[in-house]
Amino acid sequence: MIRSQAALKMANNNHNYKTVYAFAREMHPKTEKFDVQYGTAGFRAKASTLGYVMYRMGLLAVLRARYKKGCIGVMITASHNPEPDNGVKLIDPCGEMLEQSWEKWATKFANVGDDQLEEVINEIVTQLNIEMTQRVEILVGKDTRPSSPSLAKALCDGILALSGKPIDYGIVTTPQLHYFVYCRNSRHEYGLPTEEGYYRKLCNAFKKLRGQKFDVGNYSNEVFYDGANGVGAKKIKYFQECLGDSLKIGMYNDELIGTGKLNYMCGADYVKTTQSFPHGVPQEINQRCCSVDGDADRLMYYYLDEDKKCHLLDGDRIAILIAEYLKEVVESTGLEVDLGLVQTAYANGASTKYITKKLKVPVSFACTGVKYLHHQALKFEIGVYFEANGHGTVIFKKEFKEKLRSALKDSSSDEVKSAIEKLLVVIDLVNETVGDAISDMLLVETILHSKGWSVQDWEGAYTDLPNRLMKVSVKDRAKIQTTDAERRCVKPDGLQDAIDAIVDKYNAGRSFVRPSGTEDLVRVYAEASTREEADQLALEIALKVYEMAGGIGPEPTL
Ligand code: G16
Repeated sequence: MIRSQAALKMANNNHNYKTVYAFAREMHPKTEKFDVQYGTAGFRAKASTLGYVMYRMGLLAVLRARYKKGCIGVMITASHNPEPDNGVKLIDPCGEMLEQSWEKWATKFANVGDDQLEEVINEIVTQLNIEMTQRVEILVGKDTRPSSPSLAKALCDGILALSGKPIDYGIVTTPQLHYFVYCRNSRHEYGLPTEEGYYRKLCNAFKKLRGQKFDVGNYSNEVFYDGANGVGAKKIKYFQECLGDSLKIGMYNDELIGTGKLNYMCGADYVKTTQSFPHGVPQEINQRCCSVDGDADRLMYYYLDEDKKCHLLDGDRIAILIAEYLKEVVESTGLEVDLGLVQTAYANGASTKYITKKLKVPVSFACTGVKYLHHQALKFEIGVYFEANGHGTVIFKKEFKEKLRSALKDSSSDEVKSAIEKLLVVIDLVNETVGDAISDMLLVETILHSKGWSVQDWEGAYTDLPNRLMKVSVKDRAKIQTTDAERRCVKPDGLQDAIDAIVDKYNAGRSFVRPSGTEDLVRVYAEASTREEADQLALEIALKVYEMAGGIGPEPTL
């Protein structure tokens, strides 16, 4: 018969992890032969294969919390992936993604046999000198996938097995859970670690910045919102209640859990990758619309013109809008600030040119994955980071916030004081822990409102180079290796030379390939001076990858 929780507790107190692996073998045995890897955003796979991985992440979460001497979070989600997939990622004490040096432990925990679990636990405890008597809290959240509750049970079994205390937040967006973790560890300095506290903080800041005049210049006070039939569709309703008339949100794509419609032909990833209008949102000409993804950490804006052409305003545009606005607000405070922007190889060439040449804001490049961008953005006093897919946020250094507060006390100018006060409210509107689609949406709406801009005014700043994303299935995507923030491919031999030769034939051509960290495939990005050229370039590169990197299934087509 399986071990009871009481037996586990006693075993733990005696540092006897045999019971833990026996429990694992009986309740959550390792069912898969293949190895999994902690990738761009944790583990992602078919939900039916993830039970034992969850149990083991529960164990690891307790170890991590004891090591960091604080509470940590575990989110069950596969974000933009289709509904049969699920996944898990760990959240560190300041609400950031799991520190990279621990990813190898996560991978090891997930892949060892049941009978080696005890050994691995002993190894990490000894190597990192982890004090095992602390009672630690692990905050658990999940998205709306039907597989999430049973996976959460496996996760909590793992937490309890090492005598941790799971605190179940139920269905929440990924950025909400990041926020709760940081609130708890900052002893509520960052906010209250409750849903109510989160809505209040963001909505109060939004309403303060908006004032009493809702329609200004070309800005109209209504946005259409596509919830991707996921958790973002549920949570936006609380926002709408809290925001009242200050922002009218037309809410779409809110299908019930288990209808299989999560991210299906809607949501931020669909809009970005297909560059088309999502299903389920009314096709009103020139109406400002936005989509979030399955766990509401990505945001994409768009509208349909008179010819029903879909115009995208993606993460690059959002980043630029925010950076330009922050630059102006900071200038009005009279303070010097080190403001920088972080992008990935997916950033449109035209956006990078605009930021560096026109805005004169420094740009640095990071590998795909917000964890990498976040890390680089920490170098600036104000670090804006966004992936083109709409995942990103702004981080304000602690010292910068202190500088603002002391300038507020010391300044004798009312103008400066009110500029600083405004900036402090803007900071409250941002979820600094991680990309948060809803907080980002409220910030975009605030900026457009303050400028009196329509979505077309926003788009007018520069013209994107036409671009195309493609996916190629290969036998083993690990055979593709990259360097230089994923802009060059080093393996397989000869592939980069072949890419260079193809790119050379196109005007303003640029292309790169990289293995996805969340799906079992290789991604291809291409841009060129015309739509036809961008499409053709992407196709040529995709076919080359298929040929040289072990393509499987049908050949890529447009
Ligand atoms: C995750 C990461 C993002 C990344 C995306 C795609 O997003 O958090 O930073 O851009 O995966 O990654 P890849 O191209 O490696 O599959 P999400 O929204 O799915 O959590």
